Amino acid sequence: MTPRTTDWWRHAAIYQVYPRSFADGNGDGIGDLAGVRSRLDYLQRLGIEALWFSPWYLTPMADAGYDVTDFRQIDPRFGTLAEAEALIREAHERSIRVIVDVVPNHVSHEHEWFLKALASPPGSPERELFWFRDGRGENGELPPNEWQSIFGGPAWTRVPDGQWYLHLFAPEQPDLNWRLPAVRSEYEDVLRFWFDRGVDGIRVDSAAMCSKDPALPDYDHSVLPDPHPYVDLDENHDIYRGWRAVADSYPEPRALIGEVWLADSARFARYLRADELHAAFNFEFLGCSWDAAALRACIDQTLADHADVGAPSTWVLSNHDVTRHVTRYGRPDTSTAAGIRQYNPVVDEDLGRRRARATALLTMALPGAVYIYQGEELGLPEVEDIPADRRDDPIYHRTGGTDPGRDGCRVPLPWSGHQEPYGFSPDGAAARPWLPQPASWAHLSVAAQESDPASMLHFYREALSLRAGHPALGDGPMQWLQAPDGVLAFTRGTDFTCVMNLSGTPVALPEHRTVLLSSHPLNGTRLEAEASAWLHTT
Ligand code: TEU
Ligand code: CA
Repeated sequence: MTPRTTDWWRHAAIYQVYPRSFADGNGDGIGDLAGVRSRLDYLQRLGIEALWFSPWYLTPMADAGYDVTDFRQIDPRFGTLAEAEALIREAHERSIRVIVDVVPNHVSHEHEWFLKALASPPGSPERELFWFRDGRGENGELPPNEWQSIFGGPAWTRVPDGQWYLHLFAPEQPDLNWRLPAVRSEYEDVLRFWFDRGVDGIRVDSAAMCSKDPALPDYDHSVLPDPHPYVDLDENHDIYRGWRAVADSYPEPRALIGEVWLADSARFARYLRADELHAAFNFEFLGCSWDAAALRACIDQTLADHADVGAPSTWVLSNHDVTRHVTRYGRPDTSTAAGIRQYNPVVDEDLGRRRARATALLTMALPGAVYIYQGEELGLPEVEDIPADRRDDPIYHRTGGTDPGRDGCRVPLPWSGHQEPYGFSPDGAAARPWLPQPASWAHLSVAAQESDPASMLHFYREALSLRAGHPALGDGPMQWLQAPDGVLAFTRGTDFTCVMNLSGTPVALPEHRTVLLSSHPLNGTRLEAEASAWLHTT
């Protein structure tokens, strides 16, 4: 591994583990920490440098663990705190850092704070921790305002004594009142709890949504309000300045990585100032069309905004909330208008996988850190045909199925074998995987791809190994090269060039000594369409 700066978050290849679907160690059909621990060698061999775990805390699983009952307990489905501490230790023994997911916007409706709030009268300090309000209408029978949940339906739920409480997500996720010092100090203590256990970073869920306008004003939903009453309020920055002070109080660098869904890139960059978050996910890039000009504009905007605040850029193609990009890139319409989550009646998976290989080389060559969602290294597609009664995502159920939700990108990984559970669970497991795996996945399993040198798995391993070993990759400058329409070409350092061909026809490669790696076999010295290549140039 090339010795690099201790600011690991500036250049690392970071792998997202969605614990529920990574590997099941005890045969109950649900992924768990034992399953992850038994596959740390696989992750080390893949060549990733850090693991981000989606929430593993005590939860009733109303929103797949993003509804947290206790941040200091591991959910029994996943294991124990001792197992989490062992996992952190075992990852560190492999020079793999660990990032845990903290959810500040809300807690579970089973969190002790909310249970006490329900048991306390209107106006009590217990209720002040949340957003309880009297309803409108003659008898308070209407919600306090017209805000809608991101998951569909109203953002308010009424409790027996007639008050309503706010939940920007599911009713099982009451929003916290971040105006209260008690909320701020509790979360800063949660950070210390995990930093004290050796965790290297925190992924901050829904980071731009914690603060609300206390007037809870209605707004015209047909236009994006400015200012917005609950997205990207200035008060959010004070929260993260407090978190940054906690992170910086540790001798070893601890990173804060924000989930900041903001289209306004300048306001997005404000979260990355030197006294706030260290990095944030680049969702503009994730949702970008399969188009050279669009990708170049997005890359330039990203680099400019991040340079302004001295933060590292990040590059990500998939996660547990969006349609897997093998499917997105295989749609007839790859425009941003096509959205990052929708039903996909027509998908050319071979085209999608070919484009995913080409884009993997782009993301791993660009300046900054790269995020890999579990199963991306296997070229997994979105699973479309999950029966309604097996779907778990509140988005699907609260939208009556108009939004497919996120189960399709959360199907348990295939490790081996020719049928479900594909080695996800131990042989003879008592239960089937919590989501059904397609009968067509046998060729996508880890075992199947281990024996195929042309597989996505081998390709990711080789790309990550080259990336880790090349001093010019990761953090640092890049230089665009002149290239034909539809082609992106840039250099890193003095001897590395990345070329990506979205032009639809083969193109000649620029001067080079050797081809380090290509996402698709070259046509002589020409780079095929829908392909990328890394070149050693001097
Ligand atoms: O997601 C925040 C969020 O806003 C996303 O739901 C996003 O708006 C949407 O999926 C984009 O299409 C975070 C977590 O990543 C998500 O899994 C949780 O459900 C959500 O917060 C609530 O905690
Ligand atoms: Ca299990």
